[in-house]
Amino acid sequence: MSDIVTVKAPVNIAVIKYWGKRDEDLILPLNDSVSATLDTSIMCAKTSVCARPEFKENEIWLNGKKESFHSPRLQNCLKEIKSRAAAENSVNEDFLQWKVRVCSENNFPTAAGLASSAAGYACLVTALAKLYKVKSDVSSIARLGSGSACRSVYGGFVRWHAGTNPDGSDSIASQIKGSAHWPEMQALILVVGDTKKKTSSTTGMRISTQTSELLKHRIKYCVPQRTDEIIQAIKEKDFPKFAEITMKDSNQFHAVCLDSYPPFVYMTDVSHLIVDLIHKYNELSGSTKVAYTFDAGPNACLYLLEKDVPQVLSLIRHVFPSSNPHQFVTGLKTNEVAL
Ligand code: 2P0
Repeated sequence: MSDIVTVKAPVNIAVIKYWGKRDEDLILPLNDSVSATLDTSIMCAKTSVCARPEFKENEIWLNGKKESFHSPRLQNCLKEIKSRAAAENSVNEDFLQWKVRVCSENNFPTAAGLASSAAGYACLVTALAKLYKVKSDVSSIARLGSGSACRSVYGGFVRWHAGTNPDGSDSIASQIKGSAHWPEMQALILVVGDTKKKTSSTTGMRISTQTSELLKHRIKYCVPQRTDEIIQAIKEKDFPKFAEITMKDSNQFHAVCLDSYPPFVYMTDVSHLIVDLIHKYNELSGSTKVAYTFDAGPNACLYLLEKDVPQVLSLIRHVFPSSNPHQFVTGLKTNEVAL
């Protein structure tokens, strides 16, 4: 019988967006991406796993509801962890044959649709790695669950290298700088809407890859330079540069969605109001103090420095009186909790 292993994993919010795959089965991206990992005080996934000889089937519960274990992504993650364990000789043969039970939950309303698959798969794979005593980097296995999940395996500022190998062996995440490097950096999440998105990320990426000319231009001419520049801005703690690239990349990603055929939109009128508000605030401040970024949904993530949080929070509460922004510190990797 195995112990029950429980871990938490954080959400990450990209500043250089991942959009488009070169291999849908292996979840290999068309471009490098960069993100910050948020702390787990408000938003994280928590997963418990155990393996026992008496279990007849692999089983999984998500947010209290039993789900099918037959998803190819789930199966791939378990298969890869086991083959890594076999290669590392970390557990005995019998243990590898036992079936597993997985219980996973998010501590954030899933309806808000914020990067729950990234935290969820990072958590699952980290828990399984601990169960099977796998010591090597597991970001490429988390990637098999959901592309962006590979970035949640590390704290701080993280780069997912697109890689060039057809088998995906070099499509892994690495840490640019750890959580202690830029402790003043904060994130505010503004939940704009909780309706389920009409176009899933997977479907949207497929349509964009097949039809968007702008996506081709972005991958060839914009992302490589932006990636280098934002990494330098992170290393030098150059907030205005970091913010400008973050906002431009978010805008370009949403422009790619509109350039796709048929087009799809994730941002709403309220999202665009937030964009206008941040640009006006930065202009009146005389320097770029806040960056916005939007993922495949209407909710905003604002990056800003700690000293500017009170003023920005009061501005948001003034413009959106009923709002209750969620505040995070960036860059903390959750410690694994073994029960
Ligand atoms: C990102 N997004 O870099 C980008 C920005 C959404 C917009 O990664 O198909 O859920 O599971 O690999 O990881 C969302 O895509 O998609 C995403 P799959 P995933 O964070």
